[in-house]
Amino acid sequence: MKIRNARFYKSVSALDQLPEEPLSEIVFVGRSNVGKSTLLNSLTGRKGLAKTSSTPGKTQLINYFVINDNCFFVDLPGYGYARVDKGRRHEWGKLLGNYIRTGDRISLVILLIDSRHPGMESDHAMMEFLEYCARPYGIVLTKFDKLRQKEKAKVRLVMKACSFKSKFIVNYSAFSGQGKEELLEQLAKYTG
Ligand SMILES: Nc1nc2c(ncn2[C@@H]2O[C@H](COP(=O)(O)OP(=O)(O)O)[C@@H](O)[C@H]2O)c(=O)[nH]1
Ligand SMILES: [Mg+2]
Repeated sequence: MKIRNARFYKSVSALDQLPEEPLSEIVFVGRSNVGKSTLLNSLTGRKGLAKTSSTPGKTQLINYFVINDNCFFVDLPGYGYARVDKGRRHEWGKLLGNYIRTGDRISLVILLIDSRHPGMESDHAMMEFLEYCARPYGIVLTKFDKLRQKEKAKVRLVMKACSFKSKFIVNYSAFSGQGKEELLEQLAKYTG
């Protein structure tokens, strides 16, 4: 897809404030600091669209962006800031979990995973949760520019072995632009 325009729509902090516009949604989710805001800015080509920071944020907000006047990109709260232990692995914070479970306009979930840490427990729990909720999802491996050559091959193998239901895996670097066209091509299949 080609992103012709992107604008911030609104932030909500509860499920009863969701937008009424019946637009389909591509939802972005991942650990705090994984590079979600940076990815949104890079994909849309709008540097200041989503706020980025080097310290993990604690605000639990859902941010909506209108893309090409016909779909939403949805920025969900980051998880994994506090350790998720096995017994409570599906407790993402109410807002995040409930949103993914009940969002009936979600056409695709993009799960962002830091390419340097492909084995994180909380990310694997999220994949299980997405499969449990029957949400189609694709994986974006962020900060790919930080990997050495050897690590690049290895991370693909690790991900392929454990994410058999993901629709795609894209290596992404917001800094070099690697993966941008590939991801946009994938997203085109899920926008109206
Ligand atoms: N090297 C590199 N750093 C990145 C990339 N994407 C994000 N970062 C850095 O990771 C940190 C967290 O990014 P941010 O987008 O705020 O993460 P968020 O919490 O998931 O929204 C920032 O310091 C970014 O500059 C990338 O592709 N490459
Ligand atoms: Mg962010």
